[in-house]
Amino acid sequence: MLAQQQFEAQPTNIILCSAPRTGTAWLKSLTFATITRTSFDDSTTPLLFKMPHDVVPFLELDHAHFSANRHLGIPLLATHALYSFLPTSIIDSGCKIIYICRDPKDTFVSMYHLFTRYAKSQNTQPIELDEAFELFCEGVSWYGPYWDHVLGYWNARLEHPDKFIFLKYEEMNEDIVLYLKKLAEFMGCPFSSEEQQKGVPEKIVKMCSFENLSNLEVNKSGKHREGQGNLGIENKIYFRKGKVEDWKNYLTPKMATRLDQITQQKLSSSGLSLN
Ligand code: PAP
Repeated sequence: MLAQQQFEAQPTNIILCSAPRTGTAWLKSLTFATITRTSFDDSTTPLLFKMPHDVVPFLELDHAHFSANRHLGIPLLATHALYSFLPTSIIDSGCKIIYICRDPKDTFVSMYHLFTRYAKSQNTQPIELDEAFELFCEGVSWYGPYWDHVLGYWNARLEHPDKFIFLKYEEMNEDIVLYLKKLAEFMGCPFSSEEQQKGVPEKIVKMCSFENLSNLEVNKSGKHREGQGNLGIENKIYFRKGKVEDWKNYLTPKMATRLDQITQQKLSSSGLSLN
């Protein structure tokens, strides 16, 4: 509500939108490294000493930091909010929107682990997987039912096709260099042929890889939003496995079928598939 009331988007802003646990930190690091590549390289980038959520602030959580972020001339902002909850100035001023989504099964497993780790860090009892799964299927989830989140952006993209890019975590995993080039073009800073010859996109991909980021000291032992009450979290909690289909290690075939059926039902007639 605070962001809805106070946030005045600039037409140049690029908004990274996602439901939780669908690849936001990865998208933040890739877009940040791409946009700042003329100021920094892989030995000087702030990603070496700040976690991805600290280089691209969240609209609804880090509101206080916006002016600092804009001051640096970085147009990126992120949000987990539903499309229908976005501050109207984002739509009215024609900001570009990058949305990332992920197979609901992996999204659920990733979210479950985040909550479990967070509960342990707060010395509270984590919820059981079965119970969390039931709630997720019923749409009781962080930032609302997952399918509503994805469909909100999917449908909005049809109304503003030139302002939207819609990504899937799984597809990015298959050919991340290709998607990074698409992202750079969409953001208005395509890689020149000289940059491509020098392997700049590949260097950014390597810098932002799960293996690299999760092994940086800041992401192993640093803290995010320290001193901000229960928003303070250890950075390592955000990095788990970064794999596709890790759900197979946690969900029974019956659970997987159930979630797939719900997804197919919710997305039927949308033309979108998530599994
Ligand atoms: P958040 O915004 O709610 O913090 P988000 O970044 O959207 O989460 O997604 C976290 C997932 O992305 C985690 O997936 P997992 O639990 O299945 O492992 C996290 O490990 C993964 N992730 C984080 N950084 C990267 C990266 N650089 N490349 C690929 N996946 C990543």
